[in-house]
Parts: sequence; structure tokens; C-alpha cells
Amino acid sequence: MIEVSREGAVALIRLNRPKQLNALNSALAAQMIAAVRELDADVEVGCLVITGNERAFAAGADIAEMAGLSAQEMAAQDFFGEWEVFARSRKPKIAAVNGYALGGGCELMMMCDFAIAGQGAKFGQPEVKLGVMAGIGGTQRMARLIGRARAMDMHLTGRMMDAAEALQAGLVARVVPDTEVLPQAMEAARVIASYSRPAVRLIREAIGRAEEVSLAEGLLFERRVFHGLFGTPDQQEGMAAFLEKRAAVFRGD
Ligand code: DAK
Repeated sequence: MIEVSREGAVALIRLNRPKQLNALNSALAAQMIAAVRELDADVEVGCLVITGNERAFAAGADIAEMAGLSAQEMAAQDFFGEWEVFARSRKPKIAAVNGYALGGGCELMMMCDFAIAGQGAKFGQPEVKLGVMAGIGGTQRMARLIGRARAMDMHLTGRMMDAAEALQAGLVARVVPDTEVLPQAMEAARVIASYSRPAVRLIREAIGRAEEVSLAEGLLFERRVFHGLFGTPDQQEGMAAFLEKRAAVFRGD
């Protein structure tokens, strides 16, 4: 249900349930979590790109799978709780989005560090139309990303947002022609993977803190990890290369 490929230090994960518009079911989730665990442990991997196909990034959680489950079964299985492993994984993740990113698909996109979307992409949290609500972080992450009013609009009306509106709202980082989505995401991933791994890791952690802690705590955390990076060979190499007017070659430590 997913395809994993490697291009140097970049891993590409493609959701592969085209007939169901890449609806996220338990089997797909299990494969995704297993792949992310493996890639997280692989020191050669510097960045992940998550994508779907031209028609859909993912049209949400699999409604056919969920429809018959009771509240007790949902709670007993901690249904979709495993997606937290994806969200907490330590490699940078770029969502390369064409077509629909709805419900759990939009939530999967928001679990990535940022998204590059095609001009024809469509976003939404239509769960309210099914008599339920987002369950993989949609209310929380969207409110933080685009603000309370816009998140309320999207979750309460269930309407779709086009790519231009998503860019303006800050839901995605870039909008590019549809055919450019994957090439640009792969190029961004190559760039990120070429940088110092400790620097990239700590930048992600520091920006992640911005959503969790007070400004004073966040600023202190940022300053402390900034100080810490001066203990890395990559800091010495990065600054020496600048002064010597040459390209830096990071060792990743
Ligand atoms: N699940 C299952 N199948 C889906 C699907 C989905 N989310 N979305 C599309 N499909 C299937 C369709 O049933 C159809 O299958 P066949 O009839 O061909 O067998 C096929 O994909 C093509 O779809 P359409 O024929 O509908 O294609 P259209 O171009 O006409 O429409 C569409 C595209 C994306 C507008 C439409 O398919 C659509 O509205 N899809 C549903 C979108 C949606 O409602 N997504 C939200 C799903 S609910 C929780 C965890 C997670 C969640 C909640 C709680 N807990 C931990 C508690 C998350 C919930 C959701 O994401």
C-alpha cells in the first residue's frame, strides 16, 4: 500500500491505493509506521518525501473500514494512535501534494514539516459531513498552523480550500505547477539532506517547541541548542568553508 524508494540520502514514500484515492486504512498505516521506523534508524537517510498520485495525496481515513466500528472498538484499538509515531519521527518530512488532501490526508500532510502543493490541490477536513470529526491531529495542528477562525471554518463547514487559499493561509509552504510538485520536493529534500544532521535535527526540535512552550522557554531552548551546535565538527566545517569561500562538506556529526 506504500512504495518506498531511495535517491541518495532522500527517501520517497508513495501512498499506493489509487482506486481508493489513497484512503488511509490500518494496513497502510502499519506499513507506513514500519517504513518510517526503519528510515528513522537509518543514518544514511537525511530527509523523507511523502507523496500520493496526481488525483490524490490521500482522501482521508478509510470510511469503509471505520464505518462499522463501535466506540469501544475504536478506544480498545486506540484507532490510528500509531500515527503519532509518524508525527514524532526525527527525520525531516516534506509532503508533496497533488489532488485531494482531505480528512486524515490533510492531517498526514500537517504531520510533515512542510508541504509543497500543486496548483490543482484541494484541502479539507470534511469529517463533520460524516457525523464525526478529525482524529489524527486535525483540530489541533490546523488551529496552530492557520489560526482559530480559519480552522473553525474548515472543520465546521467541511468545505474544501484550493491551493492558492492554502498558501495564503499558511497551510502549505509553496504552490507550484502540478508537474513540479515532486521534483521541487525532492530538490528541497536533497538540499536539507546535504546540511549538517545535528543542525537540521535541532532546528526541527526548536521550531517544534514553538507550538508547545512559552516564548521565554522557547527562546532559552533555542539559545541552548545553538550553543550546543558549537561542539560539532559540522559547525567548524560550515564556518571554515564560508571563510575559505568554498562549499561546505558536512560529515553529519
Ligand atoms: N475512504 C474510503 N474510500 C474512499 C475515500 C475514503 N476516505 N475517499 C474516496 N474513496 C473511494 C470511493 O469510495 C470510490 O471508490 P469506488 O466507489 O470506486 O469503489 C473511489 O475512492 C473514488 O472516489 P469517488 O468516486 O468518490 O471520486 P470523486 O472524484 O467523485 O470524489 C472525493 C472524490 C475525494 C471528493 C470523494 O471521494 C470524497 O468525498 N471522499 C471522502 C472524503 C472524506 O470524507 N474524507 C474524510 C474521511 S474521514 C479518528 C481517526 C481518523 C479520523 C477520524 C477519527 N480517530 C482516531 C478517532 C479521520 C477521519 C477521516 O479522514
